[in-house]
Amino acid sequence: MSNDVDELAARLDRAVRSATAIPQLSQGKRLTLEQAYAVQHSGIALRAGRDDAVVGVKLGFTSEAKARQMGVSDVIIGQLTASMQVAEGGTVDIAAMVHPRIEPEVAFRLGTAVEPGAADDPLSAVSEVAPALEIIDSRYRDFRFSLEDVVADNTSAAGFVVGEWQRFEDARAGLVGAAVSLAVDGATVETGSTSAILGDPLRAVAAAQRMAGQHGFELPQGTIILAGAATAAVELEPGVRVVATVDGLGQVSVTTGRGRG
Ligand code: OOG
Ligand code: MG
Repeated sequence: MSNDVDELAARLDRAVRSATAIPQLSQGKRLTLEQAYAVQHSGIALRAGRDDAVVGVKLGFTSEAKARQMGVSDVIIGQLTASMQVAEGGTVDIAAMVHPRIEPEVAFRLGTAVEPGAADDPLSAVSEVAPALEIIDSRYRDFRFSLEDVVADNTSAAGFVVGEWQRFEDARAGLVGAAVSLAVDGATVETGSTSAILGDPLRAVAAAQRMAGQHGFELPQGTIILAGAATAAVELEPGVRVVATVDGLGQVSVTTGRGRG
């Protein structure tokens, strides 16, 4: 399988780099979940070879809103690399993407390393929290996929923006049940609550620890953890400004470039 794994990873990597959608892998030979994570790891190794290092992890389908939107219900984990990060208030080049969408998230940062799969409480390792935006861009046609497809495609990860970091200790109490909204050019397009994330967004850190243990991820000091979207994702158009607001954490924004292809 390992040649197949690398071949599938190369196919997805070409799709990213050429911003061209490809058929779902599950249309051919069916992958197991384990093989799908192996494809994801192989794709991350290709990025590492281009000096694009992992800086964090992201959870997917931690909210019902997202699971319902995509018709996929198990929680998944993907990897964030340095080149995916867009500065707060910065501009993202969506011409280099297939069919990008954006969603509001909460980001955690680890002040100390977390041991993957360990049973201790990982929240004591969290030093900061921030409002965040994630840009997802499935490399599959029509933004449709099976669970194995989307895991192999690094959970559609394409970009992320982190707002101002706050001390976790100070923000922690207000994180549960905080209102979340997403606005495009000043008009609110999605609303939700941080409770949509696993019932309590703080659970995302333990979920990341558990899944990192299962699927071979490291969680070193400084790791950014995206907890998963609290609302459905919205299509990202050229020349717009998107703002996510998480009550108690503040706002985070990004602008899209004018060009599209
Ligand atoms: C997969 C990624 C899901 C989330 O926050 O739930 C995700 C996708 O919807 O393409 O990032
Ligand atoms: Mg997400």
